Amino acid sequence: MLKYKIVVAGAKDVGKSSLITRYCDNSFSETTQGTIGVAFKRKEVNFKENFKIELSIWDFGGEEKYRILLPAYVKGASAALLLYDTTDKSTLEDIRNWVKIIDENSKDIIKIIIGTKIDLKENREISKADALKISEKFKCYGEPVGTSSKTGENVEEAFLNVVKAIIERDLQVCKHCGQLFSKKLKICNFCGENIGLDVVL
Ligand SMILES: Nc1nc2c(ncn2[C@@H]2O[C@H](COP(=O)(O)OP(=O)(O)O)[C@@H](O)[C@H]2O)c(=O)[nH]1
Ligand SMILES: [Mg+2]
Repeated sequence: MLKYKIVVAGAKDVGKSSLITRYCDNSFSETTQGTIGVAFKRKEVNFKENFKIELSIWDFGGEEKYRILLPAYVKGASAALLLYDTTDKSTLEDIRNWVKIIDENSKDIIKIIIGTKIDLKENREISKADALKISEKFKCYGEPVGTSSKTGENVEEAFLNVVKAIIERDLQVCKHCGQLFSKKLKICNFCGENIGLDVVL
């Protein structure tokens, strides 16, 4: 099975741990404990029939004293999820700092912006248009998706976007047997044929 590392970044309390917990364990808590250092969870994703990939999703504590861990945290990651809290304007501005850290430590990482806490509609401070502007400015993949880890709204969709971005970038489809295989390989590792086509999702 192909395995990919995903890192989750964003200001303290934007909802990083909650998003990962909703996606991996399908649960939510109003009272979370601050993440200490770095933690990660795994999730198997089924994509089309009989195609599976494994994501290891890394959660960063975000406190200043853990900054020394950042290069190791970002190293080897295929994608970075940049989270902002839709009820707190300052968290969208903070994304620029995370982009800097990520770009300094990784050359060709896929960056995706995700909004959190969309269930708190009455407290909303950031419009879709504002988030889209930041996403384009920092050359992030696709359009930012708004999520709620409390209700689960759009959580699967947000991660599906991540999976699609990775597949489009790293995999090709075999013209002979239809399986997806790495763009780094010259022949398909399922049937041994050598015609790979770009994946259209
Ligand atoms: N209403 C609501 N609260 C959320 C949501 N996501 C996270 N929270 C709350 O926001 C606080 C911080 O969440 P946490 O995941 O610990 O943030 P982190 O510091 O980025 O890991 C906790 O009290 C969560 O219960 C959400 O989608 N909706
Ligand atoms: Mg946390």
